[in-house]
Amino acid sequence: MRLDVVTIFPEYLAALDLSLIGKARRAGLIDLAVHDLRDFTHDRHRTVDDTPAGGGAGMVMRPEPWGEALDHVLDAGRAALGTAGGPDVAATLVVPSPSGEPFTQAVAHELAALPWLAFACGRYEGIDERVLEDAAERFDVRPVSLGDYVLNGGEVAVLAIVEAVGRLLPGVVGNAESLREESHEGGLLEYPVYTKPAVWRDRGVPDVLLSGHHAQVERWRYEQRLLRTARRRPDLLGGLDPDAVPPAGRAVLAAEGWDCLDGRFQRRPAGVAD
Ligand code: JD8
Repeated sequence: MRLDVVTIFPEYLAALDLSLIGKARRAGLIDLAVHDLRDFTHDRHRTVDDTPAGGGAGMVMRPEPWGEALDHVLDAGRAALGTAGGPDVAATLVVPSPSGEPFTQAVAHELAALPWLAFACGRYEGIDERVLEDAAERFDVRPVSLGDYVLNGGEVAVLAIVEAVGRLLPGVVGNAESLREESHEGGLLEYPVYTKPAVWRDRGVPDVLLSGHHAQVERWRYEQRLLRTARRRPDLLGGLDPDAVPPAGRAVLAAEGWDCLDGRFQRRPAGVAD
């Protein structure tokens, strides 16, 4: 997969030299290029911002450097993709923004299926809107948000998105099996994990995990995922397919106040006995 990132803080992306993504880059599974937006300015002060049209606090990122930078990314990406990058390979431009569509595991899978992702890291109050309108003529532009809180720029979001997408690429995570049981895969949170010693600070490991009974271990882990999801992310239960939940699992959810009504799990109204 080819990745191009445009930012005024290239050093922010140094974290992508580390760990699994760093290893995947050295193995040639990910081809990441980071571009400094200031390299596309022409004034002595390498100016990337200006005052907001209509007034107001803060500064807005100027369109000219962005236009030139994204033109360069298209050329660089196509050159890197070589023949595969023929005229019809569209690059997706991911634009982190608090007003973007929520970034989820489903979006991560969508992006992981693409050959080429470009990222536009905004700062200040944001990027002049015309940049995205212009980019839409040659990119599939995807404004995405990491979550309902405010960051100072897009770089942190790009770190998270590149990691979430990169680890889904074939060969990046050693044992792909482990991807299957993770939170947000299959709509449930992951189960609690333990390792040695069997007792730590007078705290033990659940007996079933030391029993060697693999079927019982699997059942316990599944029920823990249901329990944790009901307690921490009840909003996810509405999306769970009841037919995929065996009776023992339904009993766990019923004990937490969730019944299957009209084909989906719903919280039992207060005062109604289970
Ligand atoms: C990109 C500039 C800062 C945002 C004025 C603070 C994502 N989940 C998220 N929260 N915040 C961002 C994000 C914030 C950004 C930029 C992403 C570019 N800022 C701005 C508007 C209010 N300042 C984000 N993904």
